[in-house]
Amino acid sequence: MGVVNVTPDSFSDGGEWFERDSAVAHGRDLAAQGAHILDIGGESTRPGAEPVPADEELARVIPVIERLADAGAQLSIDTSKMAVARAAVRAGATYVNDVTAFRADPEIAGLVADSGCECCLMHMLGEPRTMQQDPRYGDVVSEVKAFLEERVAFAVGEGIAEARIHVDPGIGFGKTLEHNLALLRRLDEIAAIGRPVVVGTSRKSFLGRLTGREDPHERVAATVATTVLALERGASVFRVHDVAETADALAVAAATLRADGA
Ligand code: PMM
Repeated sequence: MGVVNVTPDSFSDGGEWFERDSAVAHGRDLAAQGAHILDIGGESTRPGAEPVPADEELARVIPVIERLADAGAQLSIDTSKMAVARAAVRAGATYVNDVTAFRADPEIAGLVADSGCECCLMHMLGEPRTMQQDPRYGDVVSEVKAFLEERVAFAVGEGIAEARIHVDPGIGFGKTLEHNLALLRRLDEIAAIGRPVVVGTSRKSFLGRLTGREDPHERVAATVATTVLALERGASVFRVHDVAETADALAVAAATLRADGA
């Protein structure tokens, strides 16, 4: 899953793809590098980010989705707003990535059910504005797992086919460095939910803390390390900015993990 942020303020690529033509060109480039899904977002979820009004978010993402319809990848809308999800699905998105797991706008569940889209339900403690202020858990992995199980049950109750639901532990969303590492180390427990697991570690600040790399662009090798570990522990969708490097690493890791090495 390649990231196309049409935002002026994302932590990892802030503003680089904000201009519409460059967002479209970037999406095409990521598809050519091997992204199966393009995740298009118009609202930053970085720690401390302020919400974006729906009309502004719509103006950012819908033209980009329309123009990526023939990019050769499945299109995902990264939003927590019903108005944006609805317009994105009309424009051609078939995957809804909601970092609130339908808590901000439960109506999105009905839209996913009726349209037959796939969806990603992510764990987040609190909301982006405040989530990194002293997050606490008893056992982070079992709490995230229980949350995701409850959200899958909610989605199924709203009529979404279980086969269309992915789950995501929400790396960096209301988590300390130790929480993120525990979730990656014990990702097999999240995979035991029985739904495909999405992981989004790409260029995130905990990688900067471990490597001393302050510039998110310099965290590619660190990101790749996490994707290989996550694959080995049962993840199947990797939300990344650096698709070519990730695709190579995953191809080698997947062949090595397969019994016949083929
Ligand atoms: N991370 C970000 C945004 N959306 N969606 C999912 N499902 N999982 C994530 O980890 C995730 C996400 C924040 O990263 P960005 O600002 O680089 O897009």
